[in-house]
Amino acid sequence: MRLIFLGTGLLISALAAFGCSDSTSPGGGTAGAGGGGSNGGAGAGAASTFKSVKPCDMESLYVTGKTMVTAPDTDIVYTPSCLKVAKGTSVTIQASAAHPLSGTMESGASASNPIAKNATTPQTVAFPTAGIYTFACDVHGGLGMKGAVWVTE
Ligand SMILES: [Cu+2]
Repeated sequence: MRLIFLGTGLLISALAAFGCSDSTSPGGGTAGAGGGGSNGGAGAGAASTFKSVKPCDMESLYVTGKTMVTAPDTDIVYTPSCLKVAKGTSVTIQASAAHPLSGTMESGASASNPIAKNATTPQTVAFPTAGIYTFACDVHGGLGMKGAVWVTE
């Protein structure tokens, strides 16, 4: 019984309250630390031409405001797999022995992909030039473990 922990003064009122149906549980709980929301950058709405590039073939698939593309080793998906960042942003992409990473050249993707080939450690890649850069897991790319970074001006 939690009453044990209450002071004697409170005990009386607590006992009084105890008579009533104990439906009033203190709601709320942890005041969820508002998740950072829109961390600046990106915005600018500049004319950053979108191209349909697999697997991120719709503009709405891209997530902005984040700088990491990761996947736990137990997964075969990059989360997020479609990332939109401003030029100059560095993005860390998961890679491991289980998920070797390679920059790829999907149809429509930009040339000069700065993402390494056959990397087995997480890659932090700077994107100095606007464009859409694609990548895939060497092992699971055929199963859809692919992604793209859309770098805007
Ligand atoms: Cu993989």
